Amino acid sequence: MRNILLVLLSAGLAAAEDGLSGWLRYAPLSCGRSSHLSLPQTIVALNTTISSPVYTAGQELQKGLQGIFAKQVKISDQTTKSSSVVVGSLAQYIKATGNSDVPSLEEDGYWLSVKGDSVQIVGQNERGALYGAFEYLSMLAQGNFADVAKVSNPSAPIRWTNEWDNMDGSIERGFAGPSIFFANGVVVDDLTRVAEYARLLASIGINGIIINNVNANATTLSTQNIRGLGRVADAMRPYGVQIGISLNFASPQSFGGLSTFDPLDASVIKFWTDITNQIYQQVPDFAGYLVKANSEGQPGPITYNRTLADGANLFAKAIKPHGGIVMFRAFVYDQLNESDWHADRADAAVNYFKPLDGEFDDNVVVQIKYGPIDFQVREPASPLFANIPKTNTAIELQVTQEYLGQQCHLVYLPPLWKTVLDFDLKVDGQPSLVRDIVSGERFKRPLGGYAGVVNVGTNSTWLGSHLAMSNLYAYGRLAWDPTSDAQAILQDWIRLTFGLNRIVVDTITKMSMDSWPAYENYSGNLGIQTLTDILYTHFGPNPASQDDNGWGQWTRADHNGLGMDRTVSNGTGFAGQYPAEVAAVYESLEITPDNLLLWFHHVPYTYTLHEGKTVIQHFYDAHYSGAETAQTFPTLWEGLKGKIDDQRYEEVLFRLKYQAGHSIVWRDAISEFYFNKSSIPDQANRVGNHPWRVEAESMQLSGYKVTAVNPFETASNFKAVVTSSNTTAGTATAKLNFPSGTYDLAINYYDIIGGRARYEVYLNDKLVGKWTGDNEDKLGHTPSTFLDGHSATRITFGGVKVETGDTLKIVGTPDGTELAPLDYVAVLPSGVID
Ligand code: GCV
Repeated sequence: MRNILLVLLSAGLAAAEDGLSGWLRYAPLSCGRSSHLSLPQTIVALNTTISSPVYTAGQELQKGLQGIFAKQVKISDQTTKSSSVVVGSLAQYIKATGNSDVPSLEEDGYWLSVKGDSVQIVGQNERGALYGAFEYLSMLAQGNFADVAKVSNPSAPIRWTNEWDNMDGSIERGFAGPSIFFANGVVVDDLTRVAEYARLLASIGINGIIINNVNANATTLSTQNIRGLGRVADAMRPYGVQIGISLNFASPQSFGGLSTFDPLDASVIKFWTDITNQIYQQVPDFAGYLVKANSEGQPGPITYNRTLADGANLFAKAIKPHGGIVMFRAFVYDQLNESDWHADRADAAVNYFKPLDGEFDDNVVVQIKYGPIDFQVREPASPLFANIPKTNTAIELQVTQEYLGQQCHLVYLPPLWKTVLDFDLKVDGQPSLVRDIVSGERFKRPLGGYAGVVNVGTNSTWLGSHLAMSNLYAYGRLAWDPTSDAQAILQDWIRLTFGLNRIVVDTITKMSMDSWPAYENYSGNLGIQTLTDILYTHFGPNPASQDDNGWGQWTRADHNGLGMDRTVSNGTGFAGQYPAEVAAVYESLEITPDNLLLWFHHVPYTYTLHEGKTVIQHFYDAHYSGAETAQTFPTLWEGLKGKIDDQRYEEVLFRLKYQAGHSIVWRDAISEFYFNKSSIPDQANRVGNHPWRVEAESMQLSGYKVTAVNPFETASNFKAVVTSSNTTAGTATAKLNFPSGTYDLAINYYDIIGGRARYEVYLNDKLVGKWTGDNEDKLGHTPSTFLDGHSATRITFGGVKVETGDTLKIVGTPDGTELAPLDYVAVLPSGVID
């Protein structure tokens, strides 16, 4: 942590917290010596207009000093000689103080000078002043009372979020309830949450937001909704967050009633010019448009044999007179057929965009997902960053954990993002870090930056999970300064969110830093991608879903081996899209790093990695190791009881226990799947060997029947049981033949959407525990209506005394279509994971 001058403790335990304030809690610090701290006596905010970020900064400073120190400080617009914090833009500061001795600043940057109780916060613009105020408050809230004199400038001008909110209020890949922006086709009346979101975003340096889904609905352009955009902009403007919208390319036809949406047609050009003018009447500081064209069924210019540049420039020309920009997504690809596996989806972006380099207007930015496919657990950097030096670019990161556990698994993402941001593409043999390309620095581009898909919802935690908010916080911090250390950012977030207790900080640091490696271990190794169900929920395991369909996320797994050969010499040629030095590494089986081996090469399961194991044994070991790490999370968290408020403690614990159970579902499914494919046994004899399990299908069943599960590998022993009717309870009974002792009873069952079945578990007719299959009300991940890897889940009852020969009985009462499904019971001695 940055220079902590005083040792502070969080003051007692806060009342229950619901997460709404995120990291901006301004929780009280208790400090024996705080009375000796010299804090400013006055806040001088150099703009009194309520919608101005400098006015907001004054309010925020007042709120922060009140919350952290219980100190009431008045706000003035007049400078004073006595102790004060002065906040304003450079122009306002010079006018008010006559002092022009401020270091030079870039757009949105700030200068923060703290000398005891004399504090100056000067922004290059008003937004920068607000950022400086948040930085000062972040220091205070973390107990950092050092004198500083520092200049901070953002790495790039574009630091936006994208929200995939639909006009009906649903959110594509959102896991935290409905939209804060829209309901029933229109902008909501109450924009309180929108303003609160803008506050969070401003505090991490985010300056723009696209508020509707890239799969855009043309009705966003109705007169009523354009007025609504005006209201949203008004709510966010005091925080310096400018709004923009996603466009549907076919709107001139589907919404405007024209016969065409050809980007070169005069009537289409007029349509977009008129719409743009209407928007700017309502939102004079409108940031710009985001366009997904000719991708996943969306219309685009190619429909009319026009180029993607023609499509982008259509909007660029309409918006240029107003100073807006167009973010044009590079996520353009076609449906393919695996019988011709050389036609590689990964090739698409470079194939489409490279020939157009230099043809995009200067207010167009091509927005590129970090990897060539789609937010997988590990991907190489998209080669497109290296291939369009005459075009502005931005990197698209995903805060919402679409493929990475949907906020039900803790996965701290910055270490993953950094594998791409810090990657050197060596364009023309020169250092070419992705972060320097998107900042505009490497190719001397005027525009560039960051787009983070966030998808907050109305849930008070914003993302559905308290711990997932570290990803949003870190996204903003990295967009501001991508050279920052992922762990240092995390620890700032922990102190701001949960307090300064050393054990709290160390525990959440450990869990978070272990989380992405663990998730990669149990969900997809060696660059094979996340082995989730890409045809359904994108949540639980289903490795077979990657192949034999048109989506091009192929693994080419068969009995002998797996992986996509993307070499030039023998494969799809994708490796050749990288600059020569990088291409040479990926082309070579010998020197491709293990963690991307299967991205670039097709190898037998028996191929030996640099680490010395075979591919198949690595798969087995990694899955067991990843799930083992996930088991440590609830235990680590339990060490925080009493050190944080009960509400967040319990809510997080629930999710971590869920993750621990679901990681075992992942582990077993992937291991069984590849064992089945390869027939190569696990050297450690774990796969398919579960000595502590009692399979539901081998219990004595009454009112229950055995059923198959699809995919097969998502049931232990490939079978489960469901009640025979949807009205009558069933029982599953078994004699336990384990040595007498104390065990954890872990019960694996399926929690589908469609009902809330009830369960009771007995030992010798004595109730051990009961539960309801209501995860759909609690977790927020995309639900499943089937018995599969998404619905498979576990509940554990700890410390149960079992005598050899005891009778275990589970009574399942169905509800709706949820037929109280059961997979198995694991009777686990202390320390055994199974
Ligand atoms: C908004 C993936 C996601 C889609 C998303 C798309 C995109 O395919 O699964 O939900 O659509 O990416 O980024 O456009």
